[in-house]
Amino acid sequence: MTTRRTYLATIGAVATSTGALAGCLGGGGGSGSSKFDGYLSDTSNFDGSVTDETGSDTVTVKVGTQGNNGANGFSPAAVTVSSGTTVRWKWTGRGSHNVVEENGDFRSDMMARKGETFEHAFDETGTYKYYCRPHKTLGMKGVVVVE
Ligand SMILES: [Cu+2]
Repeated sequence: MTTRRTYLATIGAVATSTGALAGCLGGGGGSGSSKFDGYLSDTSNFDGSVTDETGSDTVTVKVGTQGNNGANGFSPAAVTVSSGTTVRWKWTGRGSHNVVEENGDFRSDMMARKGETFEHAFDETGTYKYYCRPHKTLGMKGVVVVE
């Protein structure tokens, strides 16, 4: 009886050395900078997370939220939607901004007043990158992923 108990106590020591490697897998940027070919790597309000709004008919993205050296953020900066979804950009009233898709798929006017909106219906799947013309160099950019 006593020999079995001794055996169980000794195997515990073997398991300790494998845990150290796990910490290296996260990558250097630490904030999702490699996502979307690095398109949002200088977007300060993008933390690497892509908001899942699949299944919603209409999704709102705020324009002029805190970030990028002022009220120069799109929130959420990155969002996943289902095909057929209408995305409605809604201005916060802080700063003058617009919404410009990189490939010219859509482009809003410059707007500043709180509550103003711009809408685009996404019928085709793909990854749509867009920016605010005056604040692009500060990092005011966003991505809509359409599944
Ligand atoms: Cu802007």
